[in-house]
Amino acid sequence: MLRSLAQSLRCAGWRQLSLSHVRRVSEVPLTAEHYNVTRGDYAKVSELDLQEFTSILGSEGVITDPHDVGPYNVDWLRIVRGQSSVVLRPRTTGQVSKILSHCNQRRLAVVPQGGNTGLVGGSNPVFDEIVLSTSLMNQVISLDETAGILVCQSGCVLEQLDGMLAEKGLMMPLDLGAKGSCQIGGNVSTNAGGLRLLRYGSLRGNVLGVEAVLADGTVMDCLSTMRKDNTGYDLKQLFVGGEGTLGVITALSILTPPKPRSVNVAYMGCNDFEQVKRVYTTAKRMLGEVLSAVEFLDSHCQRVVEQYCHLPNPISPSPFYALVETSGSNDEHDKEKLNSFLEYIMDEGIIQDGTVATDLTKVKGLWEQRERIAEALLLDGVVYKYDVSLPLSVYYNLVEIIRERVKDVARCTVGYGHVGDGNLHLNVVGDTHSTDLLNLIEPFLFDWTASHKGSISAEHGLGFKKAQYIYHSKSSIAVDFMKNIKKLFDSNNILNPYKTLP
Ligand code: FAD
Ligand code: 2HG
Ligand code: ZN
Repeated sequence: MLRSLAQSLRCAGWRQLSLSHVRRVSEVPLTAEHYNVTRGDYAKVSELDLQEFTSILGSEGVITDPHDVGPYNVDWLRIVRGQSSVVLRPRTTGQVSKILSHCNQRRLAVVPQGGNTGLVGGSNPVFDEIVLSTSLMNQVISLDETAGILVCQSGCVLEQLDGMLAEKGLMMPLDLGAKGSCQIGGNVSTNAGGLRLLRYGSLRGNVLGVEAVLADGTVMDCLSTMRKDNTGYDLKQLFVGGEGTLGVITALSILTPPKPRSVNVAYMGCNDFEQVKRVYTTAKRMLGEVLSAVEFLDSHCQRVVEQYCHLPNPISPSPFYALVETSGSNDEHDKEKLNSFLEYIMDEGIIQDGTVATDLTKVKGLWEQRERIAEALLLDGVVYKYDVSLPLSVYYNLVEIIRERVKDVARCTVGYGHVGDGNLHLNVVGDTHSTDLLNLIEPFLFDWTASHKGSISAEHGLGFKKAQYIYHSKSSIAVDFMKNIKKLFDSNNILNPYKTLP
């Protein structure tokens, strides 16, 4: 579960730590100034606008107290800070429609915000855009237990949906470290990947329908609850990964697979990344239909998780760690499969040490080693985050190359991620914000990734921070088509400006 920063700090015994790296909200530089952005030609929120919003939402749906608005302006990483003075909290699709219709007529810019756990600055204003928070849109609309199809509002928190489904023997088809705060609408808008994409696939396949409100207030009802629907273009896909630039997702329908009865996790130590790859290929071959995750971390990640989250290493120290999870319906069968897999990789010398968890508490404990890396790194220093897809043949090379490039300036360079999906999280930690350090990483890292046919954003999206690098992963013809789609959906460019498109 994602903890609040205060809880994280407590978990890290924060009184003994130098807190110089964890910024207070007021210490985060203003995005507009720091990145030298020019404000678009938008109106400013007036008293009359506030009256209109209050008439739509009631006074409890309109937040203007600067103290309360503050957290909506800043991202989880404390890298970007906007200057919005208004947060709107609708409860219904009709209210979202009225708000956007008004904003469009007045040319007021709007940022949709879910759980605000995004890692590319997409959910925060750059200037004074109005924050449209979906936090109160948290109703389950229906659950077809036979087909395993959930329809809900977009502001439902992922972990709460998963908890509700567990009581019915079902689960959400995605899981991520931010599950305690992120919302399903935010997950769909970023097309979040997460820890079990390997098994359940991308949200592009799991989301069956989307209801979205367009910039002019039009409600686009693509809320199908059918698995099969070949009636022309699949418009809902534009909102999956649309990062709030084409419409505000208000409701969606999603497949919910059966909750596995038996879950086992193996956590293993490897001498080099070649061995991690062999763990992965062997797991695919020997665990087949019960394999649900293959993740990895390097020893630098293990060190920070131990230091800041006080999670001791469950096995002997190794340069690399691989986590393999099985999920199935027959405990005995799954354990037997996992045991033969473990015997094989031990005999072959593919792993040097390992431990297995079969009960829920221990399973969760091993997962924490992997899930809490992002939180631990935030406590270690100023984090430069990269989220790339790469062929496994060159996957970890990038970490080694960057580590060498920044060795005189950075505190540490770590690699971890969803190795089973070819998705690498490369984080560089510095003592302070440093242009020298940034210039050693960018644009080199993006060029290198593009030259190996990778993606410069595997799962976090482009948001504000990566938008200008889109051409590294998309042709100019493709970007031109994206711009035309944007114009068609939002001719006044009021929805999430400065994001996704360069
Ligand atoms: P927000 O951060 O609020 O918004 C993200 C984007 O979506 C913004 O552009 C926003 O404008 C838009 N948006 C939000 N709601 C709507 C809506 N209803 N309609 C239209 N646009 C909307 N990501 C992964 O992919 N995989 C991971 O494993 C993963 N792990 C994480 C672990 C941690 C500890 C943290 C902090 C983040 C992690 N993330 C991960 C990133 C983040 O959690 C995901 O991107 C998540 O899907 C964002 O959901 P949110 O509700 O917080 O969205
Ligand atoms: C994860 O997989 C998230 O833990 C966060 O996507 C990755 O912090 C990161 O770089
Ligand atoms: Zn991830």
